[in-house]
Amino acid sequence: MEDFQEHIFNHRRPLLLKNVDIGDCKEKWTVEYLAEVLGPNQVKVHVCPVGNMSFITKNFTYKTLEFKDFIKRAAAEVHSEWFLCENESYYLRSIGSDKRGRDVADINKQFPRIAKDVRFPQLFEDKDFFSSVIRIGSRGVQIWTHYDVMDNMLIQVSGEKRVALFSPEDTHYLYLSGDKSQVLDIDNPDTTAFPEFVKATRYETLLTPGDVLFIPALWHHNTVARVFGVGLNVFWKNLPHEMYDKTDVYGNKDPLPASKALSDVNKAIQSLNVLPKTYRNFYIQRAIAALEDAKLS
Ligand SMILES: O=C(O)CCC(=O)C(=O)O
Repeated sequence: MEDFQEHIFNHRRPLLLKNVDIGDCKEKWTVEYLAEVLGPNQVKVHVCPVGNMSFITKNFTYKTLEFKDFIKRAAAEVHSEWFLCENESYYLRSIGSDKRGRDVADINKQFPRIAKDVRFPQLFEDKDFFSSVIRIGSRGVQIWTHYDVMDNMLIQVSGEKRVALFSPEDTHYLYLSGDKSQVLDIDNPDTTAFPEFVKATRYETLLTPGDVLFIPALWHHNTVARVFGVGLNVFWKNLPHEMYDKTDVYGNKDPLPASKALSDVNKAIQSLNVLPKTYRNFYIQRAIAALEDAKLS
């Protein structure tokens, strides 16, 4: 933890840890084992006709399945039973137990029978723990580029996953809509709609079983499952706890001071909108200069 704090955490850079002792899950968590142990648990999963899932175009639907049916379908390429098409993709991002969605995912609470199979590196203090999220996806599932507001360790248990990362410093090249990038195809970006995207520096790695990737808060990430796989991620609070939105269950609501600032910017835009164009543009430039001056080097 000391090395991590000094060399990584304080610099806000990602870190890939290889061949970590992540516990028995690496050997134990086969499709058959998980289907047997978690069989009748109901899970709400994303189902999509293609692998590239988009929260912006909402090209997927949510379905509730028994865990054993979900995992068998997710591991198969072609399905005998399906919702949208016979080669649809499946993705589980585990959630809390509360039906109204008011609590966070915690493997100890939703999946106690398998929780003890996982060990992860102690990169943070227990008091800062936020959530532990199971992630299981079909081959080819791609999760849209987004940022989270908490520090994150993404643990690969089985399968292989490509992860692309973009620094918070390149945020203006990513065409965000809220916490998500509008650039859906990062490999063949629409350069007419998103001409600046090519200026974003992309960092990439391939996670294999036993790898743990530290994704610092605000680092944009996009994942593609090369094959069917099981993973888990742990979010923890790296800011003073009172800065986080208490209603956040996904770790992606902007910290309270930041969301107030963004709402103040919107109010500023509305105030400027009543002015004639030349005035509006002049004061926008002054506001931008003030914000630029406020940036810390
Ligand atoms: O690994 C995945 O499927 C997505 C991971 C992710 O988005 C996250 O850890 O925030």
